[in-house]
Amino acid sequence: YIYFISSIYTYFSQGMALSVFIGGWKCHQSSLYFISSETKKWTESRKYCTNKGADLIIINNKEEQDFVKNISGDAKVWIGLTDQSVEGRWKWVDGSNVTFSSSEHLMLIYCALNYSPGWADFPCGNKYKWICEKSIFK
Ligand SMILES: [Ca+2]
Repeated sequence: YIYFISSIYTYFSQGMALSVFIGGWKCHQSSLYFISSETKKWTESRKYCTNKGADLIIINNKEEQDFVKNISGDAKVWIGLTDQSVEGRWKWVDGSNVTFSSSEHLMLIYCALNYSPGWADFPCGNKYKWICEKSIFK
């Protein structure tokens, strides 16, 4: 544990890397991220995250979007965006509204009630990898 802290401190103090992996979680800016290696349905993915005190990732800005593309590569990943409560009305899992256009989410997938080809939403029952996010301040 002490080794972890000291190696993180070294990274930050040298200004060499803004992010490091800690036990499968990647620290980046003010959040910790976990990208799964297995695949689950959207609801199960979310449950995995909430069990760890996190939630599915909420993409707040372009920088975070680029970071996510970077760590997910070509894999389809579930994010914390869904229209499950009101179909067609997209909400992040914290209840906030979406400020991104769909085209900016091309690599990422949403949980949608109805699958409509051409739009980047996928049936919630399909199994994909997922990304959890947890604030380091919580
Ligand atoms: Ca975020």
